[in-house]
Amino acid sequence: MQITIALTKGRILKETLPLLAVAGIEPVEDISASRKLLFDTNRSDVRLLVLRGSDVPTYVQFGAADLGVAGKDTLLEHGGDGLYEPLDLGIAACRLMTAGIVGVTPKEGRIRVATKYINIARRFYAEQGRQVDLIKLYGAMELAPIMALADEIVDIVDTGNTLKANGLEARDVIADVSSRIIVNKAAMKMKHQPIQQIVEGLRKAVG
Ligand code: PRT
Ligand code: MG
Repeated sequence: MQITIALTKGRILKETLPLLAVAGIEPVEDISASRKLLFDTNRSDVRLLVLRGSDVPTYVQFGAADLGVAGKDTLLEHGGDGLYEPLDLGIAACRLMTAGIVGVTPKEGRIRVATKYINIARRFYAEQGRQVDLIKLYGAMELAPIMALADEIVDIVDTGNTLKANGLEARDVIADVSSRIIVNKAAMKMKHQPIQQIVEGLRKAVG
């Protein structure tokens, strides 16, 4: 039975490969040095897929990949339909936060919020009972308040250096984020043994 695992280039890949190696799965070539998107491993029944982060839950939801590694931020934004989330790998840790210009008190009433996390932002501000107009961006969220595109942003914060460098301050924590193993619900039944074996191998690797 063929098992396909979806990963993303960047920090998740860097932190996941050592865990996969401990679990006995190693790509046969250097993923970060290649332009390929599909990789064989030392195990003939396991292959790795390298996707855009926000596409990992979608591939796993529809069974195009059996397993995936995705940040909790992308899972919250996706909604988690068709997915199990059996394991927190504890890697690529950060927080989802609101942020705005240093020293500027958020104004009363309707505000504009720029983010790539539209669904998360909609839920968060609704729970707070705050009226917002959401503006979808694909990157460089930090620019939006400075350029008066938005009053606040919703973005990932790790050290806080990016906010600081752009004259912004973190305000509310929306969620603590780390990368999770996700599994397609149908695959979990149909390919239970090999999937369970990989998940348990990773659980031991995480320690
Ligand atoms: O394509 P896209 O950029 O959307 O994602 P990607 O596939 O390039 O993945 P990558 O590697 O950028 O990030 C993947 C995942 O890593 C995210 O979904 C988070 O779950 C997690 N993660 C952990 C982070 C960070 N830390 C992080 N610091 N993702 C992004 N950042 C960025 C953030 O967007 C901001 O610009 O780093 C900046 C903030 O860092 P500090 O240290 O300056 O606060
Ligand atoms: Mg990125």
